[in-house]
Amino acid sequence: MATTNPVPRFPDGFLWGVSTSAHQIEGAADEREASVWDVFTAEPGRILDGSTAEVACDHVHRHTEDVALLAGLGVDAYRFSVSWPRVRARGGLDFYDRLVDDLCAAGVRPVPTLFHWDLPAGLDWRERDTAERFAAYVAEVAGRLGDRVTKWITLNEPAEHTLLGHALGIHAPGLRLLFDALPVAHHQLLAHGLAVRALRASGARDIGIANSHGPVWPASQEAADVEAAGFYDLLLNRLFADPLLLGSYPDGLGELMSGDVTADLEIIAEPLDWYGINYYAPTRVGAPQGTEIDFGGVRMPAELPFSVREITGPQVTDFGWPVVPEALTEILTTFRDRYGDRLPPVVVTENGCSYEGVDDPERIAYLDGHIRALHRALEAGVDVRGYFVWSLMDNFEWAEGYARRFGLVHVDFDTLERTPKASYAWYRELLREQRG
Ligand code: IFM
Repeated sequence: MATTNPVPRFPDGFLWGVSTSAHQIEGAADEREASVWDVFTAEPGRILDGSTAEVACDHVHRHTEDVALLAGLGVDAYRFSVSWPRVRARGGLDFYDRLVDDLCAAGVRPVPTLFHWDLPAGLDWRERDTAERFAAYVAEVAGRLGDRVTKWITLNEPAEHTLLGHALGIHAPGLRLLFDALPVAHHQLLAHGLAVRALRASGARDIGIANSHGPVWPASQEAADVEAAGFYDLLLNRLFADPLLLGSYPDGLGELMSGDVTADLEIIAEPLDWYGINYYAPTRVGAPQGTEIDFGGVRMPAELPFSVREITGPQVTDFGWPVVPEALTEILTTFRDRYGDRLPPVVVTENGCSYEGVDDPERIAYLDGHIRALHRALEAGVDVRGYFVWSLMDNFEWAEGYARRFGLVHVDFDTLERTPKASYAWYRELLREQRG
């Protein structure tokens, strides 16, 4: 439902934006190399609606229209991702060169993410070498765009890419390695650290990462549930944050890493200018139940030391994710308490929900609630500097294909026509009010 009570004022200079990613919107698949997602998508049964991202929103050919939508929305910044497979193709960086020019001309600050899951086909995060190749690619991108890009993101959600893509096999590359996926986490972290060094060497400043985090609530106060929730919290909230912010792996996971990672940890812990948090919903976790569970389409193997449980009570989105704005305040204050001075300023790099329809009061209520929750974190002393809605427009939602719609702009995937939703007008109005 549209809200009338004005959202409290955020500090001057607070960065308001929207996010997308290359594979989810770009299309123009024949103008780039293949990624692990193209290979995965071609395998029967992998994508809910059998679709592909070959055309997606056709953003590569329609970016002028999309930049106009961003300018019309009045955002300060646009978070998009650079496709490594496109950069490897001849002339691949030309597209991002034009996009960055158009954004700057429209007064929208470009904030590229350098890896958002579309690893070039043939590369593999189990190989350490992939981290070094990534740093070389990052140096190439920074060399070309660094004269106009003033804020960078290295990786998007390495936790999901590890867990869903390599441990559980429901995202590309479709591996079901369970805890043998830990080197995938380590090599992405190493890639991040090497990328930070490559960016700084090219003169770049204002570097962050976008990690997904959320509160993990035990299913009950029984010791077995509390212990299982604690372990899940390590995976979601500490496996990536501890090495980045403290320079060490958390007890309980560090021992599982093979070999001596001390020298790598020094690279991984390169100081960050800010820390990005993608937040959608909390997770309720209990002791293992001894059988494979289907959790919202995710097959959770019986041998995992935890089981994800349903959160009953709050409203859920079309994706079945519970709507719990106060959990955003909770995760932000938890991070501040856990990491203290080691936590740089925070930016919420993704937040949003999937609902059908161009008239989308549920999305307005979701965003309104979460932006107020963000303000409460600010009042509680968390140094939050920005907020990005996921997503500018409906797009290819990975294994769910086009069945989930996260956009402020509706996309008709037959005609590719864009139609701003009610939530687009609401966010535009919010930004106007915030600027007084
Ligand atoms: O669409 C994804 C995005 O690519 C990464 N974060 C979560 C979003 C919604 O599932």
